[in-house]
Amino acid sequence: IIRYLQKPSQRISLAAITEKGNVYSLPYNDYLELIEQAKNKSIKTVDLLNELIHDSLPLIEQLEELDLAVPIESPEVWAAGVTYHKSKEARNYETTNGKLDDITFYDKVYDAERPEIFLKSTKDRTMGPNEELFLRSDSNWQIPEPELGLVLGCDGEIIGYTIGNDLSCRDIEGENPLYLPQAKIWARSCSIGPAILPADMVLDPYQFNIICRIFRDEKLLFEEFANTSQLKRRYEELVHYLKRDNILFPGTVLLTGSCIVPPNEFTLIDGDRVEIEIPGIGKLNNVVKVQINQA
Ligand code: DO4
Ligand code: MG
Repeated sequence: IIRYLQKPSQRISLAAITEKGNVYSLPYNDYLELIEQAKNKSIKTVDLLNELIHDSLPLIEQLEELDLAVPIESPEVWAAGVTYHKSKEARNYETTNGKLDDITFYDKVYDAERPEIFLKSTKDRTMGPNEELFLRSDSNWQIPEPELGLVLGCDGEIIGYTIGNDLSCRDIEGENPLYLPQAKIWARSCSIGPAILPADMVLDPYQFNIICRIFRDEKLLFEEFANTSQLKRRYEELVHYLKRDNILFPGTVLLTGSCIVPPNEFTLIDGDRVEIEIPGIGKLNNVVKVQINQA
């Protein structure tokens, strides 16, 4: 399910993409309305979608020709951290400058019952597919964090899956873990999309492949693969801690942690293009820019 800008009306419209790549406009304002409708009719999302597109014609445009918007205007994006062994190793490296002899907070949280969960972004800081992300001016070590995103209903039920980029500053977090909010949250430091895959269409959410590619001057500079089977925790466990004593706004996205880390000597620079692919959900594409008008 995507959102795109209709022309010439300039209205944002919800649409379904079929496996054949056809795009069908949907009569709902947003993803939450679609899920609500399926729930009211006590049918699966896929059956509602089949009903809706049965007698209608697809758009003439292909997906690539559409001007995509963020697939859901998520009021808050939260993120879990150190949920993959790869992430634990990377955090240990940045906090100890490679001297990996002591037990760190990251080792402890990887094994603890309580996971690391932090507020990553809010609606106005969260970008959609093909929108620019911003690099921080006071960091020299920035990387994309390709993550599976859980789209949640207000009771914490998983209603869909999307892709997220938890753009991060390794030097700021490595200097002191108390700097985490600054290493994680600034204008345009998060993107989600391009689509949401309805939860009831997914057989096994621990079998998503995640691929991250970074292009510089349109040349492939980095490519790595991972799979959500490598996740240390269960999604329900992460949602349980996010929900505890908290308010959950419908459409909250919870990023489930990064399993791909570029080499330690790598940092993003102005103009790099990050592509995160999860087959079945799509490719989230964003160019990173150094902000003009920095204070
Ligand atoms: O404490 C660090 C955050 C880790 C993180 O964002 C991740 O593992 O994805
Ligand atoms: Mg992360």
